[in-house]
Amino acid sequence: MRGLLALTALFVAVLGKETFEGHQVLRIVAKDEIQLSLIKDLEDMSEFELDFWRGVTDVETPVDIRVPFHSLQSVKIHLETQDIEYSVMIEDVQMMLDEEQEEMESAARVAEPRNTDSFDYSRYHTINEIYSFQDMLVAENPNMVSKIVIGQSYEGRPLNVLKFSTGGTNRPAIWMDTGIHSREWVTQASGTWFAKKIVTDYGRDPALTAILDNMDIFLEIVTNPDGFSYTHTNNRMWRKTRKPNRNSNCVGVDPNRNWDAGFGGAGASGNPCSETYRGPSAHSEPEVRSIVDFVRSHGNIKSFTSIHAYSQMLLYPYGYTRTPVKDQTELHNLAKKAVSDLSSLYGTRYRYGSIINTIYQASGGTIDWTYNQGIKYSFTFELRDTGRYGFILPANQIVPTATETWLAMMAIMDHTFKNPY
Ligand code: BHK
Ligand code: ZN
Repeated sequence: MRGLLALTALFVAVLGKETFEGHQVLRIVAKDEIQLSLIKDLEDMSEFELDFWRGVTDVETPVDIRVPFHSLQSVKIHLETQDIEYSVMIEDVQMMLDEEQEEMESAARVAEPRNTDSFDYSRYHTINEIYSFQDMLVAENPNMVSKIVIGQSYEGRPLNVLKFSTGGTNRPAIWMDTGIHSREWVTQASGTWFAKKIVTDYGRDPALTAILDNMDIFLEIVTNPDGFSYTHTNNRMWRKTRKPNRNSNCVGVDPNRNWDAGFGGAGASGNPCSETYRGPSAHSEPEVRSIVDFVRSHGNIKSFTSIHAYSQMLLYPYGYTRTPVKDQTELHNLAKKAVSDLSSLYGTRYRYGSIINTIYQASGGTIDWTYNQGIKYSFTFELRDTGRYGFILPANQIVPTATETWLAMMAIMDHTFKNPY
């Protein structure tokens, strides 16, 4: 680990952080199915080095693509030639990243927090800051919070899970994870806020208190630590894990295509250079395998929520098949209630439905696997926003995002508690 850190530091010193100067995020809207398939074709034009921030759904839903400076002209001409309309969502990605970085550094100049009350929830934090937050929370709440290490990442970082429990043995449990895609920074930030919210509300909020008197909550905040560290040191836009791939110079697997649920099917890639690379085999990534082993050995998890960003959606299985889950009606009604509670705070609008009907077909996804393991209340969130800032959501939206999302989480947890199975 030491040597690796030194090597990474050397790499950054010599090669520098990836910059996104002149990169733009284009928003593309298809007029019809023909245009939609032309936009889909862009996914395979590797010479453009496009980064699909928001993939192809349907004619009503915009597609957001980060276009590197070197291919901007060609891509714009390509679109104009085919009469496909687009607008510039982000004029210069690097300018937004510079602002984000400046805000982070101005926060870091004030003293390190000594406890979780003085922790700044309205800023983005590094992996070490989040790790030390977790340790402070455990130290402050020894009777409720403990830290479980469920495994190690490829680069040897601990896979920490916070356990919130008021007693009992192997109580029915609720799982939440954030940051499985490392660049979705508002999710790890929200996870940190959730952790503090749980210890604050226990004994105060009757609903949360009843839940925690009967169930345990497990929260993995930094679910893809190697990727998260890499977003801070080398490339803010890193999504995948950081394990090298055999016979390829491209690194990493999409940890949301690596699960054993329709693994290898449509809606994932077999190309190691793709952002949706499924990996060499199901559960090949230690970050995924560790959750699989934990879920299996626990055996009493009743709700599993995996949190992503962005596009403001609450989704339930399936993503790999059009066959509806047998609990479709119940999950749909619960999603509706959760989204309505979420909206009640600031009016933030969420779409909801099954993955395949609401975003696109995706195989090997987290919650398809958990649902098939018998965890009925399996959900995925896509947090704020709808694309104005995308993955570079300003830090002043962290607390509002976490606060509204918590209302939806409470709806899911409350329903799970009241509907034992
Ligand atoms: C969510 C859950 C299951 C399958 C796909 C998705 C959408 C998600 C993805 O993996 O393609 C989009 C994304 O990362 C942004 O959070
Ligand atoms: Zn994601």
